[in-house]
Amino acid sequence: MEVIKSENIRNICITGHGGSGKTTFAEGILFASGVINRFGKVEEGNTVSDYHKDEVEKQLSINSSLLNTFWKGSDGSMKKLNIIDTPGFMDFIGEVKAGLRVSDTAIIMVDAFKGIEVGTESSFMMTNEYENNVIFLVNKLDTENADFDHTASLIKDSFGSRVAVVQFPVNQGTNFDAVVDVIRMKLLRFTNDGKGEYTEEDIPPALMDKAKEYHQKFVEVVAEEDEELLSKFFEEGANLTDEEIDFGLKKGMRERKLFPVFCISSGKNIGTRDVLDFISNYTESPMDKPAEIGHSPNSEEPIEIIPKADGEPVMFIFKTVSEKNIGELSFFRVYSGKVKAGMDMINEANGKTERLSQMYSMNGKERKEMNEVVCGDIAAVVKLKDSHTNNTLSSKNYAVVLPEINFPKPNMSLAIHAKNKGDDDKIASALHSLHEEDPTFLVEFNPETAQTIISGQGEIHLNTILNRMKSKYNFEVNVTNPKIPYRETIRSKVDSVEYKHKKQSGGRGQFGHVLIKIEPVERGKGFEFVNAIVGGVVPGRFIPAVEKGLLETMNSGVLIGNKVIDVKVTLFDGSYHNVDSDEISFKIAASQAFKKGFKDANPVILEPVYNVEVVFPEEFMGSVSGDISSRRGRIQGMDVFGKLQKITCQIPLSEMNDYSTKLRSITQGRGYYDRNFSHYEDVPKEVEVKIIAEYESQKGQE
Ligand SMILES: Nc1nc2c(ncn2[C@@H]2O[C@H](COP(=O)(O)OP(=O)(O)OP(=O)(O)O)[C@@H](O)[C@H]2O)c(=O)[nH]1
Ligand SMILES: [Mg+2]
Repeated sequence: MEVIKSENIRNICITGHGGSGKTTFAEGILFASGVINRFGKVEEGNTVSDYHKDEVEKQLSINSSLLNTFWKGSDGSMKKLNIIDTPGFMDFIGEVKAGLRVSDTAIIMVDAFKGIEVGTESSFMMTNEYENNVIFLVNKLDTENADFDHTASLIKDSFGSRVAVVQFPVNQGTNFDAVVDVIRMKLLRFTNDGKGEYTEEDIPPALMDKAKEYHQKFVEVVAEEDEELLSKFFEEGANLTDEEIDFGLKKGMRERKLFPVFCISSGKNIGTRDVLDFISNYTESPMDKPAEIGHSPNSEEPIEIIPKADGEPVMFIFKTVSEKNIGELSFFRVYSGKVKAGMDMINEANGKTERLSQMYSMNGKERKEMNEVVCGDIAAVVKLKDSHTNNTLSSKNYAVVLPEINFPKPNMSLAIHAKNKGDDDKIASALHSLHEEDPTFLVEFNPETAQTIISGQGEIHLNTILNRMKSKYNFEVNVTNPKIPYRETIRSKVDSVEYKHKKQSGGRGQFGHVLIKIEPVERGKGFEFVNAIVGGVVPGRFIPAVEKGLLETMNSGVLIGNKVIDVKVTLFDGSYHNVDSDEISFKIAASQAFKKGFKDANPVILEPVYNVEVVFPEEFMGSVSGDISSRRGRIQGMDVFGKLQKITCQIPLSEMNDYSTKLRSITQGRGYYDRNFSHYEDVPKEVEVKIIAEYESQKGQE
């Protein structure tokens, strides 16, 4: 097998709004380059990329897939293209981040009719984070309402003046079959058989003016990349040579200043080959990239990890999948040196040694064994024991940690219960595997509410995970909204409350008698106990039992079964019986006295309140702020960032269950939010009545 050279690798991540045609484009690439001989369709569930059961059923991408193929560059060398096809739906944004993290170039797919959508904006924003080169593809130019000029101008409006149109369509709409390449000034005519082959023709006179205009604009943008080119072009009025254009174009892309725009129909595979030519000739190889800035496992001191083909081996795991017949597959990119089957690597996150067994190049679910993976290449390895997404594995001579993928925080949670009680443990282990596969899916046990809480990016994300749980592990579960960790406290004091616990039933009886004072203390003080007994009216040996009785009652709550906080109890009087008194009797007496006193001390329910920041396009101001008010939210501030509005507010946790879904629906998917716990606060009386009634009715049912 021919050894791949690092400089001939191109790592491409396809991103963009849901349904813009990414998977179809990826399929077209494989078809055009001869990897497959049938052009699969998303609707027919037979594409290489969308091979998971849930993807076939829903006809959209849920997971990112790794594909690879070869394409000849104009210098005659074969380039290996690693292509990561990502899902466009916002709930699966973690997959996109992981894909961009290990790719050098991002393709952002734009629908020629729908224009800039939320997924277009978020894709571009993420490429900022991972410093990818960016290419825009205006897709679906074969559809009736396609409008290239308008779409290109929207791309410019949104992403800056250095957006450079390098092609425009001929016959856009249902007869779309050709584009004018304004770099080379040629017309490319494509075959209509799905293979996407093209022939070059001269630009017809009718299109010449438009071609010249676009060419001129393109050269202007390129010239701006370099002082020398700029003065040659603008001051001397001279045209740029092909070499100068190549130079400016590559420099602009590398520095993320110039973003070329292409015309395609991925459905008809028109334009695909031309884009592949461009990728092979103009985009960066892993060897052209600047060093990654990592650090050593024990310090934050930055270390430059330079892409060197003969360097010490370093690899980074960006994705983990568990497949039925082979177990865990870890997807990785090599950032230095090369890795070989049988090699020992150290996982710098836990210091453990991992032996690399079989490694594969991937095309969806198809695997082809590889003996070595060179610097810059992307592949998968099976059966790592203790390594997960975001781990760096490096040779023992070179302990480094690469920067992690910054996965988004969850914004929706559910409580999950096994339908069959005996399944609890197995479910916990299944949930753990699901988290390994998808780091944006989190699981934790809340000891206070005794619930297992799953969290993710939204309703669709959590539903997808639950379906996977059922199909893969065959577990039936119920989900509910998570319990709110309310608190109970008092607002006034009760100077004296008495309880006498006395039981006479043949033999030895029970006797405990206490008088206590209950008063509120400052928020955060918790529980304070004062023993003010004089003269041994309650003997010293029973005092710990009194305190224990109080504590247990505080923990299990008085009004609605939630923790009582910030109360001081003084035990000041009582009595005992020589024979019948014991610890349990005093515990009961203390507990009952507390319950009685608590109810008389103006008790209140406290609820957790969160600081929330909501960011959304300004046109949705009315509905977003109205919705916040309807959730008992208090707006505290508003800021403007360009066309975006930010509201800072406080909202009680109990009002936020469906917030992520609602915010998306009222902002057409373009709003997002972040929240952090702020403080506990009194629940308004009318809400308190409801909470108590709900608690009582549940208790009645149990
Ligand atoms: N007419 C036409 N339809 C297209 C084209 N490209 C994709 N489609 C259709 O658009 C729909 C979505 O295509 P996909 O390839 O699944 O889009 P995607 O971007 O991968 O979607 P997600 O993975 O859900 O984000 C499918 O029905 C495709 O057949 C195109 O160029 N022309
Ligand atoms: Mg897709």
